[in-house]
Amino acid sequence: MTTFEASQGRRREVAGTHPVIGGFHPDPSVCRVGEDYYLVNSSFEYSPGVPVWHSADLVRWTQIGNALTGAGRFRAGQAGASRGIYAPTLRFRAGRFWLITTDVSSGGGQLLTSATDPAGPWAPAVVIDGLEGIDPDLAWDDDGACYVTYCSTRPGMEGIAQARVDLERAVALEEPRLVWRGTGLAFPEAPHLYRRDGWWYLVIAEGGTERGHGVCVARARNPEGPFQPAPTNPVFSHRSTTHPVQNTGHADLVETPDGGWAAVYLGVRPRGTTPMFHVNGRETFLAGVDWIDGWPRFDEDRFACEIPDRSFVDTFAGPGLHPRWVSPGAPLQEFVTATGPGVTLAPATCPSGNVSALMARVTDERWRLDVTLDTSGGAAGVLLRLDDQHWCELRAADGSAHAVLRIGPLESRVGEATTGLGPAPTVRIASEPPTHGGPDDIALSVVRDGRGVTLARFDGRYLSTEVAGGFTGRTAGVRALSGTVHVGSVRYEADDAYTGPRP
Ligand code: 6LW
Repeated sequence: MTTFEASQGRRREVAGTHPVIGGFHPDPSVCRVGEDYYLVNSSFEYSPGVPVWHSADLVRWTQIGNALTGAGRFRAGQAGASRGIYAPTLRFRAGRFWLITTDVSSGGGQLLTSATDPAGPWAPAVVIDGLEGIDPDLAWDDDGACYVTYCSTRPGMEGIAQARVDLERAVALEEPRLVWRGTGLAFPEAPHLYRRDGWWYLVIAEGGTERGHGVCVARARNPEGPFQPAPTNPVFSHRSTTHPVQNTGHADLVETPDGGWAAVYLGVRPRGTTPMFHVNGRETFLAGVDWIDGWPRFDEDRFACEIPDRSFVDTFAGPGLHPRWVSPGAPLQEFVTATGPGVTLAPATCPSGNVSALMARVTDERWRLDVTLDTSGGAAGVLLRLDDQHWCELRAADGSAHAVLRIGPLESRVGEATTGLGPAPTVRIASEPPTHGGPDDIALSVVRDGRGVTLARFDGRYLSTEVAGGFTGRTAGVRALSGTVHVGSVRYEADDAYTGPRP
């Protein structure tokens, strides 16, 4: 679609400096079925949970659904910021996709679901008890025994642990055993176990998910170990480099149909002055993998790709909502009515206290979001959220609008437009070039005669992970503050794919 007026021709980049799935899509897990690849991400407090993606080439991905839709033991709207659903693993076996993850807000245990079609429906989620920790992996040995290998948080058993499980009954078949403590870096986590060439490779993340993040590997002849670490550990990291993509780690490997290998991993794109700020959370990147002397080596230049144009216009023509839409609070079905065209929103609350809003992950470094509203039945808020303590909102009602900014405990009214908006305004939030050394400026505007009139502008660092902490990135969207609000359309224009001056 058309992007900003001032944008120019497309540019080419490689996957190593640009995500293959932009925006808050961390902890990628990938599997291949024939010529098709499927990938999932963690989703924290947002529901529906665990976005599911399809690709034919590992480079271009389309979201086909969300795996945790609220059935069974997954309860949406319960989790505070950066709690809820942590790293998942997706695997395919005997005609069925298996997905295992952790809901850290529901008292431990590993959450399991399955589907024959990864677009859904997914079975109601069940819990495997007795495996206290996060980041569960699934692997099967030649006899069909299924191993869950995970990051144990059990006191006295911290490290990478493992137990055989019965997936059909969702039970552990033995007490978990510690299989590796990692190489000695912080937080050995995110294990994945693979069979290759007579070895079992245990790939993990270490160093923490910040600038020290990396990928380490060990191998054994038996899936239960004993595991011997690679002499080249960490086999992949951008720590202490000036690479534009930082925090790289948490990899999952996949074999391609030609016998080659690739890895998806998470990384961030920090911008601005020191310590630099990343705002879109941890994103999904892609590298080739070579096996050198029996150990994996990452090749970030393997997959040259054109940066995708992630712009969209959603007029909610239905049927159903696009899978991009999520809520950090009450589940969407509790406050969104698809009236088609457009949607009607009502206010909603939930146990976590998080805002209930129709939100989409922001996927690009420079972008703008226009929301066309009908506020004749209530008051609307168009918001950009990092978490419940770091957000901004443009509130529109009765023909006027004002902007609110929340940074930690400080909440302030930062701009007004008092007249002439009418009952059907278009309001805009945009990421613009930084004026204070931050990653960007955020501008909140109302659109009059097709032009944005800015009510408030502030340094985007206040909606960054370096300021807010946590595991998530920015999401943008709309909610009803009172009464009912009709949303005619949401237009997201992304500029990452283009070169040239930006407006
Ligand atoms: C995840 C852990 C991690 O469970 O961050 O980067 C945690 N790695 O493996 C939350 O995504």
